[in-house]
Amino acid sequence: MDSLEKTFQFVVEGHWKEMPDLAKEALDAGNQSGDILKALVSGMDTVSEEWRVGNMFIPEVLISAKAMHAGMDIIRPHLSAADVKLRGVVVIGTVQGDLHDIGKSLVGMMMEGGGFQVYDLGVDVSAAKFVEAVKEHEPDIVGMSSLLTTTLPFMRDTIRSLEEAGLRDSIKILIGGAPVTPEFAESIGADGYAPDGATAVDMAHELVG
Ligand code: B1M
Repeated sequence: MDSLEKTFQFVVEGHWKEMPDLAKEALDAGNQSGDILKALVSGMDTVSEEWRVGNMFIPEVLISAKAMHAGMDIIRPHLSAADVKLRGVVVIGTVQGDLHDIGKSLVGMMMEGGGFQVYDLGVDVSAAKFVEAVKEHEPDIVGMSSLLTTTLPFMRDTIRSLEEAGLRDSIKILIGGAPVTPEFAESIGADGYAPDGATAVDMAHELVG
């Protein structure tokens, strides 16, 4: 098995501790950082699919995502615009008043695995912070997560603030989280809703065309 095949395998099997050395080995062997990224993404694609069909569970997906991240950390400095074409830029956060982190982080990591550059703003992110981050990072997609019915209205507030700041037309808005429904997404003027990380990645690809 060559180091690219091993990279794919290490993501699927979640060998996060061993991944930095393997990624360095893959670079030393003369592999392009873009090919290593493809192996990482492809591993995460497999994990997403296994999760979607019920063959993997959340803890395993998180460990795979951690392995993918460990590899990304090594190759990131080697990725240049000329080397790898990113699929887009995503700003993601859990909305104001909401401290639930796990689903949002998982979605963010899967987006990264799906080839997006992701700026994760963390939890309890106010509308003003989203606006600031959009100005700073000029993303293609803004992703919002909410796990509490009481924090759902902050998604609407954030969209309003983005409209007021004149930024709404330059971005697509994707939302998710346990209490979020497609009907709610439509009612607040979001561009998309995803029930899980794998669908969020697919949806993000559709949104950036
Ligand atoms: Co909280 N909590 N919690 N909690 N908590 C829920 C959400 C709750 C349903 C539990 C219950 O009562 N049955 C309930 C909400 C009820 C409601 O509003 N309808 C609840 C409550 C009430 C609370 C507190 C108010 C409890 C209290 O203090 N009295 C409090 C609120 C704190 C706050 O946020 N201000 C609270 C606190 C906590 C903990 C801190 C203890 C902990 C969070 C730890 C952390 O995140 N670091 C916690 C947890 C763990 C849960 C449950 C048990 C699990 C949530 C989770 O991580 N799921 C949850 C019950 C449940 O959901 N079964 C519960 C796993 C995660 C992978 O799934 O986040 O749904 P999820 O993400 C999914 C999808 O939703 C989707 O993809 C993800 C991957 O599949 N998705 C997106 C998510 N974001 C997306 C964004 C997208 C697209 C898809 O696009 C951008």
